[in-house]
Amino acid sequence: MDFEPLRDTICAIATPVGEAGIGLIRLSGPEAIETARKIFRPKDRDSGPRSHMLRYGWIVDPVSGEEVDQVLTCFMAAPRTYTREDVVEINCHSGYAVLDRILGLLLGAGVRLARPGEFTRRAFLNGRIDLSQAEAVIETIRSRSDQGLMLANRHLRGDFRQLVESWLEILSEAQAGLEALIDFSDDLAEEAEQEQLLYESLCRKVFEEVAEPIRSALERFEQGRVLREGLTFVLVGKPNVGKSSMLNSLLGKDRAIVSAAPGTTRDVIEDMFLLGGVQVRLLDTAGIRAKPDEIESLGIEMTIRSLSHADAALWMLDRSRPLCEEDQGVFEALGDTPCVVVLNKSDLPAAFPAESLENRFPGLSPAIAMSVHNPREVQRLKAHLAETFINRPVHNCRSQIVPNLRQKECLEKALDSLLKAGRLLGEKAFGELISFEIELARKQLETILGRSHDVDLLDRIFLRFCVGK
Ligand SMILES: Nc1nc2c(ncn2[C@@H]2O[C@H](COP(=O)(O)OP(=O)(O)OP(=O)(O)O)[C@@H](O)[C@H]2O)c(=O)[nH]1
Ligand SMILES: [Mg+2]
Repeated sequence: MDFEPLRDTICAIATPVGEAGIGLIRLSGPEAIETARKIFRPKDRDSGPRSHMLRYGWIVDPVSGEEVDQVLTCFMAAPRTYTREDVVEINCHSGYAVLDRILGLLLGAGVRLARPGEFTRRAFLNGRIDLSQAEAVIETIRSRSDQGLMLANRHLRGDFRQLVESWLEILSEAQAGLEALIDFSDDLAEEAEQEQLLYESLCRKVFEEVAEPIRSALERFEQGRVLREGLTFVLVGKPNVGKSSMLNSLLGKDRAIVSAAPGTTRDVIEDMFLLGGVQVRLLDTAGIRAKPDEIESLGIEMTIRSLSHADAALWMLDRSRPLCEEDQGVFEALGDTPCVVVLNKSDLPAAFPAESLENRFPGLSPAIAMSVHNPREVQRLKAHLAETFINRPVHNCRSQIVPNLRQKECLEKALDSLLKAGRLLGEKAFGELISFEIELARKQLETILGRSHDVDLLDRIFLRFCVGK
């Protein structure tokens, strides 16, 4: 790949800057080892540096001779490195002054500060990883849940690359098969029969071995979003039903004010908790009531707005009080947001039978009767939420690759071209026409791996990285 200059040597602080036990400074490029040598004085000067071995010593200012920090350095010779270039890592103490000073010495010795993601960009440009793996690096860093990390790891290992490469190979074979078709003459009955068989086998290949697997990868995109980005649940209900109590119980801490006076919560309060390895954003809202005052009206507007971004609503009802107009108001506000119905305060005598809920609000899923004051019942609710919104829907993703948004867009275009190719095969169109569509699909698949020389695309991806990665 020759579309970006890789001749210079870059350096950056790879750990977060601040007071900590260890900070890491990283260099990569043809001058990395020579530059680091200028400022590193090993304790044991007799033995020369060995690749991939840590050496103990001092960073020394080459001009003043002053000892700056006690460090461990690791010289790593290309190509067995993250970037496939010569790499040096300096493990120093982490403090603003120390890191700044060492970085300053390196810049003074002629290397350049790395841009965000530039180390990974070099790993990609030097062919050590493909673009789907580079994207997995950033996903790994950003993962906030086990499940998101698991997805990223699968891509990082190169599973997606292998899959896309296998599709590309099948499509190349199909194109080679089409070349053979072009040589057939329609005049001979025997050849016409062979031609028919060839069309059929190509059609099967393109459909079953590429288009179908692409279609199922696309189906997993939405489910993968849950694992990567998590879920948003909104607590709704009329005033005083126990929404804030539920927020506190699910979070396991007192986050919102709970009081016996209706209309306690007026703003939207939010916090995060982990459910089945997935990050959940939980919003507590103002109770929806029939005749709200001005502040409450604003709160209710916010409730309705937050519902439009939610994956699900937890609709809370007070089992100890009769159903009323206000519950009807909440039901209407829910619109078509997926919803779990909770009949709270079941520790108190029930004021209405569970069936009257179904009669009054048809089409609801069965309500869960519980009390937020009972930890076992709160656990049971959590298990139900995990099963409904995580385990069941993302079941398919656990052992398979799941595209991200950019990859999804490429897969959609590839599928589109393959479906056109399939139709043309069915119509026994000219081989060249079919091959053209297959070529378009291949281009999209190659874009997933970053084989198209698109510098803008690379900028978009790598600028999301931090400096030093
Ligand atoms: N007995 C009983 N009381 C409960 C239960 N859940 C909540 N409460 C009480 O109900 C009252 C209202 O609880 P909150 O959590 O503030 O209700 P809310 O829905 O947030 O109310 P607003 O913010 O006013 O809309 C408080 O006194 C709670 O202690 C329950 O399961 N059983
Ligand atoms: Mg409240």
